[in-house]
Amino acid sequence: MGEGKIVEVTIENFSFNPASVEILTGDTVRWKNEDSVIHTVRGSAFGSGELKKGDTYDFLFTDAGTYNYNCSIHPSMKGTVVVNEKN
Ligand SMILES: [Cu+2]
Repeated sequence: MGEGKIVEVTIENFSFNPASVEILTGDTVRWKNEDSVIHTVRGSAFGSGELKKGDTYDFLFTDAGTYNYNCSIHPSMKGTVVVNEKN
């Protein structure tokens, strides 16, 4: 089983960009905060601490499914990770 890839999601202007990513099991999503205010990544199966500007948070997805998440400080900031089974 090889290394998964890393997919980047930028946090900027109070939004996750791209708001939806589609990956395979074994891939990692790396969120990076480019805003000068603190944000978080909060999902049911994963979650970051407080991310200052320039901070990153990585999560490796091992289970297929659709994962909705938001920022715990600004709950209207929403994103989705769709994880498909790697064949
Ligand atoms: Cu936020």
